[in-house]
Amino acid sequence: MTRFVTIAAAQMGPIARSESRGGVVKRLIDLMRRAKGMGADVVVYPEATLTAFFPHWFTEDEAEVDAWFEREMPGPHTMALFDEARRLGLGFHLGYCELDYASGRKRRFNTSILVNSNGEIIGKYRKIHLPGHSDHRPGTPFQNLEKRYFEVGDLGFGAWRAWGGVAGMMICNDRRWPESYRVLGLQGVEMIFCGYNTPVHHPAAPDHDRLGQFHNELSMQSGAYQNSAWVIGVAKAGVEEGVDMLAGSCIVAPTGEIVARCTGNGDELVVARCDLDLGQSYRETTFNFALHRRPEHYGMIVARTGSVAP
Ligand code: ING
Repeated sequence: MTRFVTIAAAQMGPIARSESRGGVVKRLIDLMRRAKGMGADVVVYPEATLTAFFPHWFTEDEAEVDAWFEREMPGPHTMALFDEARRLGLGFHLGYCELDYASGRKRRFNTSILVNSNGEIIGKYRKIHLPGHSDHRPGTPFQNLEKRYFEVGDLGFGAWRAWGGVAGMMICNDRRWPESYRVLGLQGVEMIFCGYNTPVHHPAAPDHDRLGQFHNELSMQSGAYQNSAWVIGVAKAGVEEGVDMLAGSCIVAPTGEIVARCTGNGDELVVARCDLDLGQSYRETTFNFALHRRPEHYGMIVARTGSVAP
């Protein structure tokens, strides 16, 4: 019996600094209702999707930084989203900025969660690959201060049984690193949810700009194919507080083919009925890890960089 899950990529257009969380949640709920109407079982939202992407500007004001974070999930503004998901009977992936006190001190993470159709959080991931810089660079058109505002994720790349298969998450810059997909692939993950906030312009390497969408798709298509998994990449897109953000949200099959792609740079849904058994023939042949992978022969500790053997 083939296992199908209908997945909706819910791309978000710009979120103004002044936009309230309540206003954003209304946009998210509208997309969720439309996704339900298109038969979705799960809706995938972008990275840090409750507010403007504040790492694009510098502040030393602790209270101002904390105001971009959620102290609880669901919280007063997001409960409506959980309630609507439960009412509609579908699950969702949500990226948000997490304030955590569980360790006894304040910690800030760039986080994503998986929520089932009962409104229960079944999985959490905290972004590991934090791009950009921690110092203020006034000479650049915008900042990328994720290393300043977030700690490196401490949960690893997890896998959870959900929607008839095995789901995993990564966030934005993680999608550029093959390790992110491989650690999920080694756990048998069949669908990978990834939100992103990707500026079209890369201040540190402007000559890369022309290849922004190509690198976006190349990363996710390669990760999908080499790990026999569906990859759903969902953008916060459009010109947000003066920063033009890459759109191109897409759903990539385990074959590496893009089966659905957003064409605009605003709030937009694309939906695909995903065959979770499509990756099986690759896992059994080309990417049969047990038969073909030989990490013991690679000559280095794969999880860490090491000196090249003499
Ligand atoms: N944004 C960007 C991303 O990885 C970036 C940063 C852009 C890095 C282009 C390298 C090249 O898509 C986030 N939030 O990670």
